[in-house]
Amino acid sequence: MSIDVNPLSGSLGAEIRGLDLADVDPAEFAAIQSAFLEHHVLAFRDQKLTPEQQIAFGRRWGELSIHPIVPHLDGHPEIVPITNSGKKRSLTEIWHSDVSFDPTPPKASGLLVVEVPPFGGDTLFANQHLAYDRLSGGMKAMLSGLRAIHSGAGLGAAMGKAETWREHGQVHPVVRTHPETGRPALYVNPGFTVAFEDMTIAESKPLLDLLHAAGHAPDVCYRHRWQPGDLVMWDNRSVQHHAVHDHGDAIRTMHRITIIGDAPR
Ligand SMILES: O=C(O)CCC(=O)C(=O)O
Repeated sequence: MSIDVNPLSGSLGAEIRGLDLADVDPAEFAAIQSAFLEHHVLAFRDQKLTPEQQIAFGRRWGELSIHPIVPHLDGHPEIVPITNSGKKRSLTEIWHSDVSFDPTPPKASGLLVVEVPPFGGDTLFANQHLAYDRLSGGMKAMLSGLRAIHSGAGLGAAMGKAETWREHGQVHPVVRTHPETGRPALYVNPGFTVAFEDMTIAESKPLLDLLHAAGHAPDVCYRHRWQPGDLVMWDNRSVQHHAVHDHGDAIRTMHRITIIGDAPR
């Protein structure tokens, strides 16, 4: 069974039209999985999914996670509603890989449009395989074996749950190997990575800044402009993302599901 997959940029992202995600057969699902590993971000257009159908589609990818800090949709712990709480209170307007402070961060996440603003509110995605590939041999050698500390303390504090910070921290390799494709990817992000292991925050900052610049270079990015009916799935093992809060007070509501992953290696 072939599905229609059209790349959305030269770096990552592809669009899939003509599928109803509430009714995908096993061959179509296998084709979706293979497009996901190739393009890292998939935008499915024209979906009309209920929360139950979004959860059922998510379960085909693996076990769904319940976010450790952010509140969930009433009656549906698997869904995190992302709403416009104002630019100053936006938690997602920063490059990050979802819940990277967890011992087993999510393999994938999926955002379903509930309501898009009349303009703006795009999401940026960045391909961390390409970012790694473009580093020099010397830098790659230096990063090999290096590990970094990821913390959810900032997110906890922003959610008024600062007391939980001790539970939400983890050390991960700076370069992880994708468990399904074997490709190396940079795995540090400004949202949650605070320092390298056995180094101070001040000592870590210059190299972290350099890696973040490499990780978000314009030519490793794709900018998704949301349309009604979009469901976008991304691979947290190879991609970082960043919401763009340029839509003022306009309503922008998404429903996120998150699929449990494995420990980065
Ligand atoms: O709302 C967005 O565009 C991105 C949401 C996000 O960053 C997240 O769910 O982690």
